[in-house]
Amino acid sequence: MRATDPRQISLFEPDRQEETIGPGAKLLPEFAQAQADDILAAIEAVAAAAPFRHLTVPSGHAMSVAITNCGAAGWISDRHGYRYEPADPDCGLAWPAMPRVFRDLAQRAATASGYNAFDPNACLINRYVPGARMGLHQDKDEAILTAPIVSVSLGLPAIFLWGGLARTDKVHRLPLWHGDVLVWGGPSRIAYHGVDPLKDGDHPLTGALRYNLTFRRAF
Ligand code: MD3
Ligand code: FE
Repeated sequence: MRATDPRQISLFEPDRQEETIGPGAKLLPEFAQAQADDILAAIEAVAAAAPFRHLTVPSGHAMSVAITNCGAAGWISDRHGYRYEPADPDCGLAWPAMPRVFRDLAQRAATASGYNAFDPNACLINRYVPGARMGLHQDKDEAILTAPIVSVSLGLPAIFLWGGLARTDKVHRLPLWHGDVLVWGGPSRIAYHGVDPLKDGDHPLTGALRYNLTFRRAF
C-alpha cells in the first residue's frame, strides 16, 4: 500500500512533491505549515466576530460543516439558495476583514502556481468535526470564474474528492493533510469536488477538528 493510499490516512503527512493534479490545478504540500499557528489564531479572531454556523441549504437540510467568512464578501446559503453577501446575515455587520496572513499566503500560493496578481475578496472558512462531509459540487457562485480558488487545509486530515466537469465523471481521491494548499484555476476551476466524512482523530493544533480556507474572487 502506498504511503498516500487514501484508505491508509494517518495523522501526519508522508513526504510528497508539488504536483499538478489536473489542468490548472496544483497541490502544494505543506505550503502553509510555517504560518499554521498564525492562521489558527486569526481563525479564532474571525470566529469571535462572526461565529461558525451550520447553514441551511435550499433543500432545507443543515450542512454538517460549520462555516464563517472574512473579507469584503462572504458565502452564505439559506432556503432561497447560495450567494455572496457583504454582511453577516446573523448580525448585519460587515464580515471581518481578511487577515494579512491569509491574503499573503493565498497570493504566494497563487503566484507559485502561475496565477499572478490573485486578489481574493472572500475567504470561506469551513470547520469539520468527525463525520462532517461535503457532497460533490461545483463552485460557481462567483461572478468571475477566471480567477483561481486557493484552498488551505489545517488540522485533521481528510480525503478530498474531485471529479471532472460532469457529475458522472470518475472521482479521484486525494488525502489532504495539515498545511496542504491546493490551487484550482483554468479548466479545473469548475470541476466537481467534495470531501469524505472526516475520520476521528486528535491533532496537536486543532484537536478533533479540520479547517479549510478557500480564497475566492467573489465579484
Ligand atoms: C476544486 N471546500 O468550500 S477544498 C468549498 O475541504 C469546498 O472544505 C472543500 O469545496 C473543503 O467549496 C474542498 C478544495 C477545493 C476548493 C474549491 C474548489 C477544490 C476546488 C473549486 C473548484 C475546484
Ligand atoms: Fe467547493
